[in-house]
Amino acid sequence: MSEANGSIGRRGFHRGLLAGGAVLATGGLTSMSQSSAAADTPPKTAPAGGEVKHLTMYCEKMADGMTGYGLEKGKPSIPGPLIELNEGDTLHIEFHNLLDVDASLHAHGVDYEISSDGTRQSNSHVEPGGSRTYTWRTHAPGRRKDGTWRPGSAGYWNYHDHVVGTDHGTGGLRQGLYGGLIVRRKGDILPDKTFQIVFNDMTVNNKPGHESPNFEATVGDRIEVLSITHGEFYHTFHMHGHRWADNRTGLLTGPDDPSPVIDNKITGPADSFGFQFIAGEGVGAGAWMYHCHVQSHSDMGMAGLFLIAKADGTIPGYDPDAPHHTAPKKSSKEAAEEKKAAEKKGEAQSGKGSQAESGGHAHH
Ligand SMILES: [Cu+2]
Repeated sequence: MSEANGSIGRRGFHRGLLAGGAVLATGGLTSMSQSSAAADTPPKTAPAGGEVKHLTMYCEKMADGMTGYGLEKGKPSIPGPLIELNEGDTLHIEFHNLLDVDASLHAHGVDYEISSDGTRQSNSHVEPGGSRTYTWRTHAPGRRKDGTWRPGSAGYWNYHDHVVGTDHGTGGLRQGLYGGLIVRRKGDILPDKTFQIVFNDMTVNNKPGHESPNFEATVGDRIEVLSITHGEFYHTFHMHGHRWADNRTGLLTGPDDPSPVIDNKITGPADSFGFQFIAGEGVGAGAWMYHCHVQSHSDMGMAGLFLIAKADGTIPGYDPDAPHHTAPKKSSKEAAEEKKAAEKKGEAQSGKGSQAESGGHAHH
């Protein structure tokens, strides 16, 4: 997923910065997670923040009528690029609106002045063909002068358009103008791979029902999920075979950490949360499902797979050519018509073909 997201991970930032001050579109995190986490090596942790980072973002139409954010012209994605910061970092985003309507960038969780709010009411949106620099700042937690505690910026957040369609960006959100934002605290455990999973209305990452993205990993990988919800409905995020802690990091800090351990979480519009798990820990490789657990929603196709492979690349029980989602029951007439249509198009019925590829693993 990270590749299709155009995720700019830690290395993405480095590469970009080394390459001349601006973060380049990396085309993904291919290099980021070659190795499965060896169980006996301690994971890497987030450094202290304090850097000033620069990023160029575009928003533009996509072929299928959707709209996406991207780090490069002509390469929008849904979700948009994953943005990662460390508490104390400042990010300047040079935002270019390639749409024929006003658009913007509005962030949750970070510090910004009203001129970076991304709303029409503050005149911080961008006209068609225009550009604007949005500045997001972050801070570590600390005590205020009055003795009260000020929380830090660390968290699993999100950004989105706030002006396309309506003054709340309802049209932009529907068409895919959203992405994930992770702010880490010094010492936070870093994952091997991060996947963005956005429940947007009745879609996952704006893929229609029964075409939800799949995500690939190898047993032992430290996987991070950033779950975001947008749209009109509440959902529940559920994962098969794996659990996480219901707290800021999604991880327990030790035996006395009182955070509940869960495998299902209710989530509503604009909510975002994240967690980490070790792929296949205690359960092994497999096509492990994630889905919205609102029953009618899962039946309508809000379900996908974590394709967790053994070290040799095999996934027990998984047949990539078999439909892996529970298709809704169809009348025989509907089914016959569909079959006809599929034959006409010269392709097999839905579910065949490469679900895994549609899962956002663009193999470059
Ligand atoms: Cu749902």
